[in-house]
Amino acid sequence: MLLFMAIAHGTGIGKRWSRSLAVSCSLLCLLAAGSLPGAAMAGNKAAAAVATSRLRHPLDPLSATEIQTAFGAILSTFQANRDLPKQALRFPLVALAEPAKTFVLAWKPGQPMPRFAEVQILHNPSNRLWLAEVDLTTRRVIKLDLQPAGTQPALSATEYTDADEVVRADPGFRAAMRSRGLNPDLVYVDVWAPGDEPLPASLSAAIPFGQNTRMVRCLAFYRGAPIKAFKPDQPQNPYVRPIEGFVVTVDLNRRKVIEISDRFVRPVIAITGNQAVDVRLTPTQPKPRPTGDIKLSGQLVRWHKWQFYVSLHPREGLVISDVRFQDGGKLRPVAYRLSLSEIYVPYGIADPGWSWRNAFDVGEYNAGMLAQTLTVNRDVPSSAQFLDAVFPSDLGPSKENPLGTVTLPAAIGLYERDSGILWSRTDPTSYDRDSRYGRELVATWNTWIGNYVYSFDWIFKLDGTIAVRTQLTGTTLNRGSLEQPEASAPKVGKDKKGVFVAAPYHQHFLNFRLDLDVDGPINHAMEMEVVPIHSKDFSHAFDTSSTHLMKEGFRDVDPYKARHWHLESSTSVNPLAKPTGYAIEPDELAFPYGNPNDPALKKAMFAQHQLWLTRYNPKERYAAGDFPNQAKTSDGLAEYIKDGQSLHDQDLVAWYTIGFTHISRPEDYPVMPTDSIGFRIVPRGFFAANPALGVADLGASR
Ligand SMILES: [Cu+2]
Repeated sequence: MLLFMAIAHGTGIGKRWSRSLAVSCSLLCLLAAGSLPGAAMAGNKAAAAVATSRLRHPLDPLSATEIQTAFGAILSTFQANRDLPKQALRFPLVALAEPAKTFVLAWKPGQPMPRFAEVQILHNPSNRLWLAEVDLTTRRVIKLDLQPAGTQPALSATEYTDADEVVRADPGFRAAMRSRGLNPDLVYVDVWAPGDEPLPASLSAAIPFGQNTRMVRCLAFYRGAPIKAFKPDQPQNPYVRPIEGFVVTVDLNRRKVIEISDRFVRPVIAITGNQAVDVRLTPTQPKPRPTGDIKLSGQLVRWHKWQFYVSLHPREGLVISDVRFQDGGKLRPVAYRLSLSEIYVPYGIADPGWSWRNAFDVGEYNAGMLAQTLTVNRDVPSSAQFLDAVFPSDLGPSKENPLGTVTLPAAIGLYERDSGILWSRTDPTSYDRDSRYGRELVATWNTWIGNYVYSFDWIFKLDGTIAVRTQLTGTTLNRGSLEQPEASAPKVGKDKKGVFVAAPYHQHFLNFRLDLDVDGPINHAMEMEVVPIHSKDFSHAFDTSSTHLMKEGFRDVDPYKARHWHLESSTSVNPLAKPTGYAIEPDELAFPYGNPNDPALKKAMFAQHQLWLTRYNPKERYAAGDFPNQAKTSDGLAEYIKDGQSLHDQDLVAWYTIGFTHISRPEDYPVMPTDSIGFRIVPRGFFAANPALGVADLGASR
């Protein structure tokens, strides 16, 4: 579900707005704007040099210099091989090829660490994709694999520009806009991955790559005036003014419009999406919070008894690695790698112009690449600390950008916040209270995926719990609407002329890959649920039952049985002689309403079951597989569990799906108040007692 190019069209705009863009923008704008203001943005040598010297851990993300080295090796390999293309290469993804887990866990600071990069190389004119691996020490390409025909990586920055330019120049598009009484130059073109809708057979037969053609489908929204016509603090939100009944399909291989679907006309609502300020919050004085509590060195974060590494991955976004908790003299492992793995957003309206709109935001758009610069008092409090991210330009190195990288400032935020009562008790005799007020550490990032903005918080608590919260906001995907009611598309707005807009029902499913390593990698999985044990004398009684989950597979929540799952250590026990463990505790959930045989839902099997368990396999990273974009078959978790490997005393990975069924309401329009969903990873028998018992009493001094 992608946006975009209103900003880009006539890229000159980028330059004029660069100051404000740089401050509150995402990587995509920086790439699209082409001109990267300020030394920190463009991969200049000095910044890169500093980055390298701070390399501290084998899981540190690639530095600007390493990305440049990877590009160099790839380009010279392609130059040297006459069967490989020389021009029009795109690089949808360049990322750290993570070293083996055993190496990382054994590695000690100061020891050598080999560095490798994984690179995707797309050649649109020939519709070919290669996966490569580069040894950054020898600067050599050690793997270059051409992918099966039709394998499509996520869309990349300049493909949105391409599609926007192609659509804008298309006479059919311009005529259709004029026939609606709209100025085509004031239309915002929203670029989407095409979903599963096959091309009409006749069309497919007439184009070079048929159904394997790399495509995008474009929607139209009305800005109604040039961007500069709006006051910067009162911009036109294009998404609130859908131009309904109109979809353009673009062949990205030949940069050509191949289909215009212009099925019906509906009036376009006329609102900007703004309102004068009528609530003024008294700015909070930046809390003199001792930032000392958060110790940040390189990518290593230490906060009280917690320690972990953070990095922003171009696809997954924030990755939390090597999570440990200081317990007595031991730094005990809790998890090896935690990250978002896929997002699936199906729309529920029975309309051929919408049935293909079911986004896989991680695999079709590289959600990490769409990360945004975090801003104080907008995304995070004033006490936040930040980490920048360095990403590849999908064009690779160029005259304007010799390193071929872009730095996104303040991409990761780290801050503490009050978390309410941590624990409390009152003496029944003296009524003395013994309480502790809590604080928690939030590691956050957010991604702007077209009309939606997702913010992800990994929250580390003093009681050993990790809470994972996803905030959903942005603009619902709106539909031009007439007076009469329409199934699955409730009206959410009306303008002064009585023109309506609707927001079709949809769902959000988010899957997280949780490589928990409870006291080490060798674990087993238990399903715990409550069972009533009623008897004549004890009609109130209930107990729990635990089932050993022996094989790879999936499990569903069952709130009636308080079902949840434990990942337990197979090598260490607590003082009660029980395996030490962590539990996955469900919170908000959703269940897919699409038919299980719906092609998109079959690709998003992860949405059909909440918990999936697999044996650790570094290649298994994405819940819907490596390449869900235009994929014709289901991949990912459904495939990973097929061989039903044993989970007994093995290195396990849990995959957990949360969801939100969005029954849109007028309050969601013109921009959505943030909704939040999540789950918790809770110590269960990991500690001998309440690990927060030793937290000092902040209230004592009062
Ligand atoms: Cu929604």
